[in-house]
Amino acid sequence: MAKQPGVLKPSFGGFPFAVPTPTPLFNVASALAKPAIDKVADTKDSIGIVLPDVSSTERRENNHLFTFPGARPNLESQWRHVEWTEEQKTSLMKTVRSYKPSSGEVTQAQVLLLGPVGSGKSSFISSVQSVFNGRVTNRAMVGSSSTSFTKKLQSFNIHGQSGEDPTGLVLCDMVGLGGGEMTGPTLHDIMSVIKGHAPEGHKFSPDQPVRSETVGYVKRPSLKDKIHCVAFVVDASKILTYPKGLSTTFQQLREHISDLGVHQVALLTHIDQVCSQTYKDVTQVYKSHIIRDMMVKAASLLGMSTSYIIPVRNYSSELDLDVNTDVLLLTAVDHILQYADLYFQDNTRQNPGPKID
Ligand SMILES: Nc1nc2c(ncn2[C@@H]2O[C@H](COP(=O)(O)OP(=O)(O)OP(=O)(O)O)[C@@H](O)[C@H]2O)c(=O)[nH]1
Ligand SMILES: [Mg+2]
Repeated sequence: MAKQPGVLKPSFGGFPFAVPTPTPLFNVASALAKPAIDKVADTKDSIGIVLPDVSSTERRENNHLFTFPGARPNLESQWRHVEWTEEQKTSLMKTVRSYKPSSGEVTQAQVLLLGPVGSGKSSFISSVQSVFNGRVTNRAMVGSSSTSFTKKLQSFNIHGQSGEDPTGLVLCDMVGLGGGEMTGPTLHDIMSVIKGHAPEGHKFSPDQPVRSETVGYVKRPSLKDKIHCVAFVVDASKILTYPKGLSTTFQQLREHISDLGVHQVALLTHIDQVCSQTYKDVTQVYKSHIIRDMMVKAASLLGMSTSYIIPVRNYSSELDLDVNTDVLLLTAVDHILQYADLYFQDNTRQNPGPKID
């Protein structure tokens, strides 16, 4: 990045804090493009992060290498209780469909998905929408590239089959963290989205931060414009290779987001790529030592307790829904809605909560 007066250099230790600063998050695009461990030669990218030297085709074909050897046999019982039944799926769908925010001012909870490039943010939206549609659909466009495939802010009403009312949940997609100097979001832009200033469809660019001159800028956001919960999304197959700076970035984000009174949860995706038993049978998720270890590592990366983290398997290559995958996805949605609702409970008129400008 060309050095400009007053502009801080990209920092691998998190965001430089003279916001608004057109400085994207760390440039780890290529480091993010590969599952955790592989037996290939290493080369260095421009910022010194060690990258495996493999073609993108090879990367795609290596999707299920299960590079975590010496797996211990699974636990006999689940360490979190989940009922893997059609009834449970129906019951969770009913809970989500009937969800109404505990605030008369809004009818839907807006949840922002935030995480590194390729972590599965758009896939989660598509997967949740697929559960409610009754078939696998690619609603939020899913991609695979080293820079973020998603470029703009886009909100998705989660709704049932045509004719049904939308649920009380809106999932908001945006550009991934670490997409490189020209595409990664700045802290300022992320906070503008959460505060409700950024217009729907805003295309993120470090040289064009969200500001009052931005077309569609929301000057005085009301409760309905704001984000009510943030769901961080991290890829289990990359937990061991995410750059160190990502942890600092999450910490800084969490501090700023918490200051606004917005609760945060996390989704651990790609679990099918780290545990062969979970790949074969998703009901093994809470019996797998590997997934439990990955959740502990994700908790440490994010600086949050594992109780906020839900593992999910997104639909990626499947054409048909699977009831167990649906139960896990719906458990995540239920978890998200509980934390989104805390925001409304904290911010009712009687209890205005922290002032958000
Ligand atoms: N096996 C598997 N693949 C997944 C999972 N989630 C996402 N993927 C794949 O990972 C790739 C990236 O997924 P996206 O949903 O586009 O990720 P994203 O976070 O939206 O990425 P950007 O928009 O580029 O920031 C796609 O090829 C998905 O099919 C998962 O749980 N398991
Ligand atoms: Mg995306």
